[in-house]
Amino acid sequence: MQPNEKLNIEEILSDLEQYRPRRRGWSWRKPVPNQTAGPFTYKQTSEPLQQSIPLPAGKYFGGIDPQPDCVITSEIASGRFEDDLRRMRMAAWHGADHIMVIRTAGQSHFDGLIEGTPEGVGGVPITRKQLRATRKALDLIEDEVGRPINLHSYVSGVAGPEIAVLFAEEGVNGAHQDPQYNVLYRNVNMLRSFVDAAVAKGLMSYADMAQIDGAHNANATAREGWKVMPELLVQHAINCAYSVAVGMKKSNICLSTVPPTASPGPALRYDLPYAVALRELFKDYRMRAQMNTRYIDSDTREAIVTHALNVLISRLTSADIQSTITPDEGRNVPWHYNSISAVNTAKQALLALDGILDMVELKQEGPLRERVRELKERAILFMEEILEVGGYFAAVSQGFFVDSGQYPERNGDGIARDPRGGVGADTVVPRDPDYFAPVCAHFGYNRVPEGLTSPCDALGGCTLCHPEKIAYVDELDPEDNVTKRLEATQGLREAGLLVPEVEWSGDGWINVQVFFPTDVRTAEAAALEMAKRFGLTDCEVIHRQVMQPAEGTYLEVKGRVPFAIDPSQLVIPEEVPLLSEDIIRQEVAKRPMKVVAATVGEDEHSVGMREIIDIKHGGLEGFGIQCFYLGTSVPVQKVIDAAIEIDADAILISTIITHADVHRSNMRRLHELCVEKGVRHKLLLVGGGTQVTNEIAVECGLDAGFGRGTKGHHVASFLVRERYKRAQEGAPNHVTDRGTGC
Ligand code: Z97
Repeated sequence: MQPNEKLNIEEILSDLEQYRPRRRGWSWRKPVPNQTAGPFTYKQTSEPLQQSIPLPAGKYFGGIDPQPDCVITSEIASGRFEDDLRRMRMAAWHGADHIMVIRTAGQSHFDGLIEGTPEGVGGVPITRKQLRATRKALDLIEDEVGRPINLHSYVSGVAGPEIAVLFAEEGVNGAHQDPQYNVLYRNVNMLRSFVDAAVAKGLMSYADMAQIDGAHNANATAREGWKVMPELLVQHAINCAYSVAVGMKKSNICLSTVPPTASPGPALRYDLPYAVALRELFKDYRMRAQMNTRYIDSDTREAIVTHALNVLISRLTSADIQSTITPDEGRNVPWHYNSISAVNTAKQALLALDGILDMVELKQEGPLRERVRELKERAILFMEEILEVGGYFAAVSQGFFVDSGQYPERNGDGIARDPRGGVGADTVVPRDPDYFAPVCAHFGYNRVPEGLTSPCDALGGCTLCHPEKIAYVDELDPEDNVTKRLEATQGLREAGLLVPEVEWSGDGWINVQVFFPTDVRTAEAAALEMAKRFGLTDCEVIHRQVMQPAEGTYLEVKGRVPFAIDPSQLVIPEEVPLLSEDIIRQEVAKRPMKVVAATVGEDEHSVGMREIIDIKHGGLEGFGIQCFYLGTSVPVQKVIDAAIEIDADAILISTIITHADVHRSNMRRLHELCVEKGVRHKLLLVGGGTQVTNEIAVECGLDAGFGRGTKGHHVASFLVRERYKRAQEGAPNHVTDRGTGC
C-alpha cells in the first residue's frame, strides 16, 4: 500500500475464503534502551516505525516519532467493521499496536457463532468473515508501519469455547477471558462458566494469545467504584490462578487494571497504592492499564487529564499495555479522531514520563506503604472469607462481589447469583471413559487412540492444522451485510465526493462548538436552533458546560450535513513549501539579511508585526535576520527612506485596522514609491495584516502578503527563498514594472 492510497475495502473483502492469517500469538514491542531520536535519548522506547504520524510538536525536532516501550491499545468498533478498518490504519499510523474490537452489545448472550457481517449496535458482531477481513487489513497495515499489530476481542458467554476455536483459527492475538465476567454480568451458570473457561483458555494457550481479565468491570459497575479495590485484587487472583492451572503461561496473562477513582477525587492517593499493591502481588504477570470509565463525563479536557494521570501511574508501576478508550467515552462518541486523540495522549504521556523511575522513588514508608499493606490485607481477608463460606460459588451466591462497600464493609448491593441457576445450568456432563475429541487444542481428559501422533490424525487433520477444512460461511443475511452497506455509499466513492465522517463512510456528522452568553437551558435550545438553521439534521447537544450561570454556556452540538462536496470543484491554493528552520538559519548566516518593518498609515496595532519579528515568538530575529522596527503609524515614505539608508533586503509593512480598503492603498503606495525612488528592484516588499492575503498583496504590487495565522517562519522562508531565487536568476528585480491591479 502507498501512504497516499486509500485502503481498498472491496479488495480486502475479495477472496476472503482463501485468506489465511500469517501467524498466531501475541507480539510485544521490542524495547531499545538508550535510543536516540532527534536531540533526545530515551530510556523506555521500542523499535521505531517505518511510517507513522508524529505528535504535532514532533516537527520541531526533525519529525521524530519515538514509540514508547509498552503496547498501546485502541478500542475500535463503530458497528460497521468495514469502516473500522480505516480507523485501525489511522490508529496504527499514530502508534497503536493493539486493536481491541468491542463485540456488539450482548454477543455473549448468543449460544453459538454468528456468521456473515451484520451491522452491530454498541460494537461489531464478531464473525469469521469480520475477523478474517480485519486480520487481512491489519496484515497490510502492519507491513506499512513495520510493526506487528495485535487483534483482540472477547471470549465470553456459553459459546466461549467455540469463539476461542474461531480466534485460534483466524489468528486473533488476544482476548478478554474471565469466567467471573460470565457469572456476574451475564448470569451464565457458574459451573458451566468455569468449565467453558478452561476449554477456552486451553485454546488461547495453544494459540499463544494474550489474555485480559475482567476485573475492571467491577470497578465500572459498582455504585462506588473506588471502594472495590480489595475485590479487584481478589478477582485478578482468581482468574490468574485458574488460567495458570489450565496451562496458560504467566507472561500471556494480563491483569486488566483500572485506577479506581477519577476527577475530582484526590485520585493518586487512591490509585497509586492500589497500583503498587497490584504490581507487588502479581509480579510475574502483565499489567494492562485502562482508564476509568466509571466517572467520565462529556468533557474531553477532563477525560484527557484523567488519562494522562493514569499514564503517570502506569509509568510509576510499569504497565505493559496502555489501553486507550476514547477520551470521550462518557458521551459515547467514539469517533475516528477521538480514538486517535486517545492513542496520542498515551504516546505523549508515556514519552514525557520516560525514565521517571531513574529519578524518583516511591517511598518505602509513610502513607503509600501503609495503604498498600492495608489493601493487601483487605484482599487476603476477602479470600479467607470466600474459603470460610465454602468457596467461590457460595461467595457469589451471597453477593460478595461488586458490593460497593470497601471490604470488609458490605453495603448489600453486590451481584448475587444462584450456583444452580443461570444460563446453561445443568449442561455440564462428565466425559465418558472413552471420550475422544480428534482435535489438537483441547482441555482435559481426551482418550487419544494409541498409535496417533496427534489426536487430529484420526480425522486427517483438524481445522487448526488444516485451515482448508474450515467451513467458511460468507453471508447469511441477504440484506444486512457489508456488500449492501458498501453499495449504499458506492455512488460517493465512484464520483469521488466528500462527506464529513466521524464513524461510518458518508455518515455526514459534524460537531459544532459554540458559546452562548446565556443560561444552560436557553443555550441548549439556541444551539439546536442554530444547528437547524445551518441546515444540519439529527441535531443533538452532546456536551454542555456552564461558564457562569448567567454569563454563558459552552456547548458542542452534533448534526449531519445534507450535502457532499466535489473536490474537483474546489479552488485549492498552491502550497508553498516552507524551508526548514535550519536551512533558513544557514542561509542567513551565509548571507546576512536586513529588514525594515513598521505598522503603516494610522495604525497603532503593533502586536501582529512584533510577533513576526520577535525572537520570543519564533520571529525573524530568531533566524538571524536583522530587523529594524520603526514602530506604529509610520508614513510609507519614511519606511522606504529607512530601508534605503540601511540597505535593507526587504520591507515589511502591516495594517491591522482597515477601513475603506486602507490596507490596499498602503501596499499600493509602498510599491509605487519604491518604483519612483528607483529601489523597487532591490527590495522585497511584504504586506501583512488580518485582511491581507497573498493575492491582494500581489495585486497591489508587493511580492507577498501574509494574513491570519502567519508565523515568523513563513515570512522568513519566503524572504530567504525569494532572495535565493532572484540571485539564481541573476536579475534581482522582476517586478519593477508590474502594474497594480488594485
Ligand atoms: C475494556 N473498555 O477495555 P460481551 N469478557 C470480559 C469483558 O471485560 C468483556 C466481555 C467479555 C473496556 C470494554 C468491556 N468488557 C470492555 C472479561 C467486556 C464482553 O460479549 O459484551 O458480553 O463480552 O476492557
